[in-house]
Amino acid sequence: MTTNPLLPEHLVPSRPGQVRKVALITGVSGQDGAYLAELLLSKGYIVHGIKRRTSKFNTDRIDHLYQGPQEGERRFILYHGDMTDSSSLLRIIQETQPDEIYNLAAQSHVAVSFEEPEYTANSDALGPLRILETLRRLGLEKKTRFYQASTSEMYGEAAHPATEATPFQPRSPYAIAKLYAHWITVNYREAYGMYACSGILFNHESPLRGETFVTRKITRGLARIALGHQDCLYLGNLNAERDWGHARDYVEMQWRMLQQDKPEDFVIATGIRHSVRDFVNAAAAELGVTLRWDGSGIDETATVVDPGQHAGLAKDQVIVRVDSRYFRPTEVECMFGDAAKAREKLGWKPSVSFEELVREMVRADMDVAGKDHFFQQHDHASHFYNV
Ligand code: NDP
Ligand code: GDR
Repeated sequence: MTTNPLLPEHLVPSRPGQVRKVALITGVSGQDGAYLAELLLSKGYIVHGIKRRTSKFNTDRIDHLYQGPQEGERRFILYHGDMTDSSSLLRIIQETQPDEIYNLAAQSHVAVSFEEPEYTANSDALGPLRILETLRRLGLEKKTRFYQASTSEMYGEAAHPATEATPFQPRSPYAIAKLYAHWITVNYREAYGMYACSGILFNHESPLRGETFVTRKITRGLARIALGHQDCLYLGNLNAERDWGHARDYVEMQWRMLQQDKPEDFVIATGIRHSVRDFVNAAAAELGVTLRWDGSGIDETATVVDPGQHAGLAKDQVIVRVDSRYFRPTEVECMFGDAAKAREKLGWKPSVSFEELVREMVRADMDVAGKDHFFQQHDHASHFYNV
């Protein structure tokens, strides 16, 4: 058995006789999938991941975990599959016989779910059903533990802070699809005695966050504006309030939920809310930039009062404008959670504050923007995505 000196320590081969747990992660190429794969590998798991076929590479978040076939015991293995394709899910589950499945794959963008409601339901609602039913058909219902990525979006307009007992009032096709997945997980647990549970996670972010979610859109946009690659950032509802934590903390809780004696659902949240406008201010402050806000609603803008040291910024430059394209047909104005149950039973405590999260994301995006020669000339990306 050879040990590649370049291999990360957590991928080093096992000791003789060591029994490794086997995990299967759907959505392994996403933000949470990448952090969770790292976590499980560091705990000694063999990790199988499902990724979709795309016309370009889509594994940049997990490329550092890749192992070639010559590198001794392979502990991180990828498969092509899709949540809308039962045959691929059956093949992969049968082949890997996992101890734990983390179902993270989803069309996860709320605004996009209004444009693609049927596809969102297929992947986010029926996808988890396909996995649960496959486990039963293969006789794995007593062996394999199942984690479902539920979401605070299911609460929608309900009263906040939300707990596990708060009734759901979803406000988007995404939230409604996830609500089906949530209840079908409860149903398979109760009907067939499966170890199946859901984490009801509030928003969690990181430098690996997709570029079209608002936090990353802000840190990426402001970094590019500060370096002179972009003039202005266009946003939607600045008053929306969210409970933002760090993704690394949240995937740790996903793992802990599958290590309990009995399966239960848990809310994971920091309990602290900030508006989108607060997030912009915090990101600007991290860059040493002071902003002034004028107008309200569709007319609101942020103007530079003090540009700090940045070559791309001038005093009195308008760098944030509201664009109604980014408003949602039905919005959730405010959501934050009460994670008391997770605190008591899972020992949950967020380790990263809002300010630390913003700092890490801004610094990472300043790094990326500094290296990103192509997009210095072409910034069609954010306009194409329209979210
Ligand atoms: P991402 O959007 O970053 O990742 C989603 C993953 O799912 C990607 O790997 C994506 O592949 C994959 N995927 C999408 N559609 C399919 C499909 N039809 N078949 C197979 N794979 C698919 O999401 P996050 O990592 O942020 O979130 C993980 C999960 O947690 C999601 O289910 C999300 O809805 C849920 N969630 C997230 C929260 C958050 O704040 N991040 C909060 C609460 C719940 P590709 O890379 O090709 O796009
Ligand atoms: P959310 O995250 O919808 O909460 O879903 P997102 O970052 O997309 O929006 C948060 C809030 O910001 C407002 N907003 C904008 N949003 C985007 N994307 N783009 C903008 O320009 C913009 N301007 C203002 C939104 O209206 C919203 O109120 C995320 C996803 O990760 C889901 O998968 C997950 O389930 C929930 O968090 C919890």
